[in-house]
Amino acid sequence: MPKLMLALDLDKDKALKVVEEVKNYIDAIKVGYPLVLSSSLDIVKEIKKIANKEIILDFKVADIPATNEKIAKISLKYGDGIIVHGFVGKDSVKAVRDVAKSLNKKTIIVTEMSHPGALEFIQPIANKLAEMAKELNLDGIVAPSTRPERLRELKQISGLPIYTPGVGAQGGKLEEIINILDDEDYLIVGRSIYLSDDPKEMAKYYKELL
Ligand code: NUP
Repeated sequence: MPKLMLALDLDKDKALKVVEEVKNYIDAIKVGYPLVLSSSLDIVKEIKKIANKEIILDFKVADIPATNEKIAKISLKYGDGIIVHGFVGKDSVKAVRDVAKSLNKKTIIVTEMSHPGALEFIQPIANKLAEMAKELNLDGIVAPSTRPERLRELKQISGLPIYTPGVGAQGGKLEEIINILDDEDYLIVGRSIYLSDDPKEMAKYYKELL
């Protein structure tokens, strides 16, 4: 069964409330900038106390190797893994991967993003990013639920676990991608759970469909 990852792009109080409500139906949590910048990295520890799940930091790290290394060292004291951009080049990605490996944590790379603007610059290089992920033996790739055929292709190229956002608020349909996902893959859902009138019911709904 693919795993359900809750995306939390909320302020601290709302985020903690949602985690408490849905914790029995989710397998993992993705923490993004809106949450960490409106609180601090300690939020990761607070979430873990409520729900002892895998927590991935969606920081889309995209800097020179020396700075990427520092970001990874600080962040990975907290999360179980970190999301990086690959368009900055292999050396920058390697810098994060090496820190993550030494701490037994995950490095996940963005390939094609899920929003319409991804067609402008990132889609044309996305297959190469998936190849790089394979070559660097990373722990997963982010690929779009909004474009099932691209999701399939990127999964096939990388041969790595998929972390796929886009179902729900961005218009992606779970029924169109469910057959692409394996047990090792993660479905990322944010707003359609945490903005719903009943987040617990929505999380349960996705969990049961998976
Ligand atoms: O390509 C991407 N698309 C995307 O939506 C890469 C991402 N990391 N995300 C993130 O996934 C986005 O920042 C948000 O945290 C989550 C999707 O949330 P939602 O659209 O379900 O609310």
